[in-house]
Amino acid sequence: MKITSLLFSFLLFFLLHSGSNAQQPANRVLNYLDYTTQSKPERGFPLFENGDAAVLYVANSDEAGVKRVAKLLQKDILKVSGVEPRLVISDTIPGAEHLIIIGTIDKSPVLQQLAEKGVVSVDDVKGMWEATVVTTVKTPVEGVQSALVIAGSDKRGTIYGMFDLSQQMGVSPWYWWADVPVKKKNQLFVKGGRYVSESPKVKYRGIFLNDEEPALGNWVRENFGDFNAQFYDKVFELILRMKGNFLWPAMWGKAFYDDDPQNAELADEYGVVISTSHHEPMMRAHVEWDRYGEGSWDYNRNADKLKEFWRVGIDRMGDNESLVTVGMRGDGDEPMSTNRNIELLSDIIDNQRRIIAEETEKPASQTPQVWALYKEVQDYYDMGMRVDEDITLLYCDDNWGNVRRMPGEEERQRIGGSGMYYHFDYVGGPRNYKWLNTSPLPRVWEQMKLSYAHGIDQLWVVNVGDLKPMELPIQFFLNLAWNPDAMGTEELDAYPGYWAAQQFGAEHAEEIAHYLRQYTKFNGRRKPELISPDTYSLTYYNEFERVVTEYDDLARNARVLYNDLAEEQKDAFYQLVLFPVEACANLNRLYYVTAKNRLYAGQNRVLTNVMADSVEYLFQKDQEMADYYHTEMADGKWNHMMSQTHIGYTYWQQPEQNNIPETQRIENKSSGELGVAVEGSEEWGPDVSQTLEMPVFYEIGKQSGYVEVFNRGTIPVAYELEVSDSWIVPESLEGQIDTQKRIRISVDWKKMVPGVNQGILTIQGRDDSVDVLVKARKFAPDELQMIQGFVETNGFISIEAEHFSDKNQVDGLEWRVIPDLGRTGSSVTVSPVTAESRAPGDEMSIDYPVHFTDTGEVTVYAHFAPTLNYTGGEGFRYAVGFEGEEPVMVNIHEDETHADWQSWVANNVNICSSKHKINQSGNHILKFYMVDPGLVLQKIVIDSGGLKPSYLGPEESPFVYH
Ligand code: REL
Repeated sequence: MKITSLLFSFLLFFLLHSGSNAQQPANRVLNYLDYTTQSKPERGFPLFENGDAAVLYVANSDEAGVKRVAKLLQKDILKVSGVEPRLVISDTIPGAEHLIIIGTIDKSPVLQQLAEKGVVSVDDVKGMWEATVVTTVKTPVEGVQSALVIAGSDKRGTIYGMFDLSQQMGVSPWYWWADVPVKKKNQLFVKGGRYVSESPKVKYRGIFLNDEEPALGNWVRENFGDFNAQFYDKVFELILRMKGNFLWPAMWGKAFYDDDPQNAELADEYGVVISTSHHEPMMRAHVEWDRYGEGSWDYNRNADKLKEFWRVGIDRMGDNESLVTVGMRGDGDEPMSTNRNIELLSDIIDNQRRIIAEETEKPASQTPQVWALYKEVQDYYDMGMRVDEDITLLYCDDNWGNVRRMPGEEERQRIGGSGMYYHFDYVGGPRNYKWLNTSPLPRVWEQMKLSYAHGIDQLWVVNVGDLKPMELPIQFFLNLAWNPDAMGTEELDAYPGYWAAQQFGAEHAEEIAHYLRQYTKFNGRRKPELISPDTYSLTYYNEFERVVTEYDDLARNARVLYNDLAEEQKDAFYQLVLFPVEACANLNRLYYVTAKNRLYAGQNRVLTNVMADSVEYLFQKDQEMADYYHTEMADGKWNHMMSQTHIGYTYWQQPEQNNIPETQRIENKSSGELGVAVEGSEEWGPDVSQTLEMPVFYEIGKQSGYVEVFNRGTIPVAYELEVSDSWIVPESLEGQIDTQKRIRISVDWKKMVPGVNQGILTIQGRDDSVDVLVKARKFAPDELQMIQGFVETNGFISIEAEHFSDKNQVDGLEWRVIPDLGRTGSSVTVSPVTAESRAPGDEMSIDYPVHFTDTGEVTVYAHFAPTLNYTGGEGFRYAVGFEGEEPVMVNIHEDETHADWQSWVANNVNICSSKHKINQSGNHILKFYMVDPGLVLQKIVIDSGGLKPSYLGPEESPFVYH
């Protein structure tokens, strides 16, 4: 028999459940081809060696965007090799020993000739959307010894082909946007062969720059003057380097087309598809109505002026590759009215399409359009409103990363298909989240894979706020969008490591991946804007202390690594890793210390004012970190980027400036007075109404607890400890307290009898004494022998969902662990997510062995990710029961209210419960049954009478196996 620690049981179950976690190749995870090598291959093509680089060639007749990006590739090769290759843009192919022929199949005569002669074959990608073929050829034409051909099926296919090479050479998409240094190489070759990148699975993949004041806005104005083409040049390049193709431009007081006419021209040249956000129809920024609109934004009263206004948008768009938003919301991202007037909205869309047809002089169906089912607009759809089937239906999340509705069979047949609008940043209730990255990748993966499995593959667009500091999730989102099928749980798990390696090299990648995973997990379970002194429990399960310690450890270790890194990596590491980790660790500590200050003030602890001082210090430190980011890091390149307020929210909207949490100060007595508190109790002495009581000790599990003795004045107090029974073992028997200290208490099992042992620990001060009741539950040897599973202690059992002992599944269905998805551990879900619902039965269940020391009624709390009722049916159900018991069915969306939703997203969990009866103490199996797919189970907590309030639930219970 073994009693396992949390870590051990984790490892055990990990081995049991994770199967082989074979590492995926980096290029598969980060979505680029893999054909370069640093060692000279037998048959291959030298990109650069011996201070010489192959010549780049683009036909004059090729797309302007291709020529532009060829210049970027030229610079990238210079960055890596130190040699600037010659770039020839001409009608004729230049003579060169080694030539890189770059071309779009139907725009490059050279490519066409080579294809006709059978020197290169492009047939398999020709006419495809954004595909690329890369191949090496010997003497393709006279005067060229060898060539590397990068051929695109269309403009973006060619551009992606070039940026693909850049990534392989070691130029991160973030080389400029996050100062990721480029590692020099003295030679690089292409392995001989033919490499194909097929069309992406999702047609339009992009980002929305939004909520961009004050951070991005001030940074842009300081560096570019305005949101003009110089700024967007950087944005377009970044999007294309990650193989995205779509943008909703910034719109807080900004108008992409109107602010700088070159914005749209440049986008079109690059091949970035422009649209306007969900509530800005017809290619016009909402702010343009303020600038040029006449009358009210009200179609009932002002239709003619609105139509005129929209006509300008379509006319101005011209032939630029665009996705036209149709529909209408009220003025400034509000509902149009309280009722859902379907007739009116249908009329609006009909008229918009008429304008599109007239202005483009072709049927409306030939201009790609999108109708966003955002917030109340989804009601129109649910109430039966339908639009022409060439219009893409843009489904939306709830602004908090939980998808609201999936297309049904009928929608999946539509020509325009469907898209998803997702959020990494939001302004709105229950609270803005705009400061740092709070989106753990596993949830993004799970929700977007779910969307894809339901046929959402026309458009994926994500709100990225100021763009920085969302670097990691942005790239993940775009990589995932390229081919969701290629990103399974293994790739998901491997992603942070490969991403870290791309930015910082392989040496520290796994360590950095750990920081990335952890900080996003911590921020995901409670967004920084929502943390308060009351979020985590100060009293129970040492919760607040554990949260803060975990974060502090992360910050300390990340700082150590920062100090070790090469000088040129520090800026990138600071902005991508260290700043979010340190700033959030600091923020958590700030609220923790505030909570302590308030607790201490009520107890007159001498450290009360010290806590208040700490709050001031940490508040100041928050500003200092932002100052460093703004003025010192990367020589001040990112000034303003971290200026989003984040401390002192009182309602959903942000505070004007950060406000320090309120603290209390006390008049410290010039005496010495003893105070005593114990772990896991709100009570304290000596003014206590009942005896203080520590959590019960169990032979299995945590083997020590503490009492905290504190001074309520400034003169040191001496104290002594006495025990009623020799099995109570304090770490010391006397001492003196200046301020406060924790005294560790353990027990000696050998001196106890089986059953519950009780004793008293007395803390004796000069004038006062405090009694603490100590209980210890010793198992009889035969009882200890038979214990199996998670053991009930202190009236509860807590289990991480991934730690089931057994799974039963039917053909075609699988219980799947999603690594790291959850507030504390990983999650379990059923795959495929599109499976049919089923009646609960043993054949589709997972088992959790548990051990109860007592009998009686218990409540089983199941913690789920806040998945919404995206089918629009009766809600999602699961069932749970102990072996032999009729499963109890629970609907996680039962009687859902707006307040429920607010608490699910704020707490990032939906906790459901069911009641059960334990008639016999001892071992049992808790069975969790599938009913509906789509649920993401994170944790199970069984309350057998002792569960205390906390945010995350207790740490996992001790586990015993034989
Ligand atoms: O996050 C959203 O989708 C909305 O809040 C925004 O689209 C909206 O434009 C808001 O920034 C202001 O109008």
